[in-house]
Amino acid sequence: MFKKILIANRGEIAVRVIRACKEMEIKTVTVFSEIDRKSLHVRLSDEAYFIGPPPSNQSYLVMEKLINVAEKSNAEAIHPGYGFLAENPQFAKLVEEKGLVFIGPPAKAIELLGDKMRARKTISESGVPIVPGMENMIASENDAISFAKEVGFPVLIKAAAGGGGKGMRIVESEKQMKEAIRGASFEAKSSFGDERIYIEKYLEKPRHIEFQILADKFGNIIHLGERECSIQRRHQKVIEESPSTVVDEDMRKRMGDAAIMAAKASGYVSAGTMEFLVDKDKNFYFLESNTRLQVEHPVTELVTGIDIVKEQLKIASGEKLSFKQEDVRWSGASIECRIYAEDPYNNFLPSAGIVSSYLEPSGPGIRVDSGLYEGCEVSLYYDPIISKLLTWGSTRNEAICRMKRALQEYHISGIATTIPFHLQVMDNKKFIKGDISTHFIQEEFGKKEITVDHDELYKVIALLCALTDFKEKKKIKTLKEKKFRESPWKIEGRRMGLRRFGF
Ligand code: MV4
Repeated sequence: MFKKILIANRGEIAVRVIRACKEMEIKTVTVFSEIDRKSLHVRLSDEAYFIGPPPSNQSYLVMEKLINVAEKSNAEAIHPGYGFLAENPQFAKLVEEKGLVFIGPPAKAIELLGDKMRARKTISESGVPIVPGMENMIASENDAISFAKEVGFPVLIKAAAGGGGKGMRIVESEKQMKEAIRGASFEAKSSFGDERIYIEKYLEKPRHIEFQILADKFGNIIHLGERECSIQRRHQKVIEESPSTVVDEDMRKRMGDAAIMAAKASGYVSAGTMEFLVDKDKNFYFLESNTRLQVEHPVTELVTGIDIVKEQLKIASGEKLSFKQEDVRWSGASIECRIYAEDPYNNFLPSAGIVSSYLEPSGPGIRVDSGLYEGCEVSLYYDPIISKLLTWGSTRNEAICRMKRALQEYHISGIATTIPFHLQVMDNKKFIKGDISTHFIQEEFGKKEITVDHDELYKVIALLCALTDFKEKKKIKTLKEKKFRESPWKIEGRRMGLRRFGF
């Protein structure tokens, strides 16, 4: 096993990897940009190295800087986390060329699965169902129209180098085709430097269900079950859960086998995810693969008890998987709410600032994977995900009830967060029934503002002011005696208590 690794990332995922390393007695090296100098991942790691100004392309994306830190610190391996260089085959190749271990899949698997058209061809040849689509890129408008007529409108134009919805265009009819091709090709070229686009049959209101894979260097591949990821906003997952309310034992077996087949066909190693679309008749189709540790991996950890990051470290160091498919046991239900520094009352605009007070929920069945602490700075330079709140329950309903409690307890002031949005989802009748699709947010929260019960709100504010004023007067009197300023959180904490009924 490694004695020391570099974690080439920041925020909650860097903290997550550090925690796995600490439990395996692996020393950790981290990197930080100027604005991250006081970040939690820097504080928790054994060594931390400054790598430049805040912009990612001058810090976390600069391969040479990361390699230099790894060599300078005598790290044996690099964990890329997610985002940044995690799915960059050139980085994986460079790490290996420098005699270091890339904690992830081989560069060629990243390259193959990162090209949606090559991935579809390879996966389809392995016998895994894919969405009906073109085998080659669009050569002309007529080419596209004849294919669309063959499979039937609506169709979806996608970018071969795409992902996360970039370069996608839904085409409902022949007359929309020309403009859609132009737009998709332009966006593909500008986003990925690769203008190749192709067409798939558009599945109406599918579910997005993904399977977690673990594959060692000896050809052993298992799956750890599914994650329901349909609740997305602008192709960004917002809430994930396991198990999915539509996957029964038989379907889990068939989809799990397909995920393993896809991993085998692509020469996959390490933790990875095979994404599927599931239509209203429960037919599933391979969509794309994520060749990295995913944001939502803790959902699977909670229902299986398996530490996926530790398994990645073991695989990367050359160990065989220590368990077989039949050893995997699932228990209960888990839900993850991604906490973004975004304002749900202002079209989810990013929010930045100092976290002036902070309290994490805890108690039975709660897990918080966060990079936050009181006084830390949240900036606009990086992805707005600041924390992940997860719950586990013996049933889905218990997991939902715990999530409501945890969201109510989760206190973050100084920045706007998506906590109020998640609270409304947890109360949503269709969500509670498990009746969701990739159109859930659009249908349930579309143009409607997130509702605020203003009467209730005014009552609480009035009472808070009255009581706070009274307490402050009393407090200042005692504080004067004590001659010290209590942390803003302690004062806020008492106010917090006032949010419960019956104060
Ligand atoms: C699709 C699809 C329906 N039919 N492909 C591709 C990128 C990924 N993030 C979402 N993708 C989809 N591909 C076919 N043939 C539906 C999705 C999809 C989606 C599409 C539009 C808006 C939101 C979506 C959320 C999840 C999945």
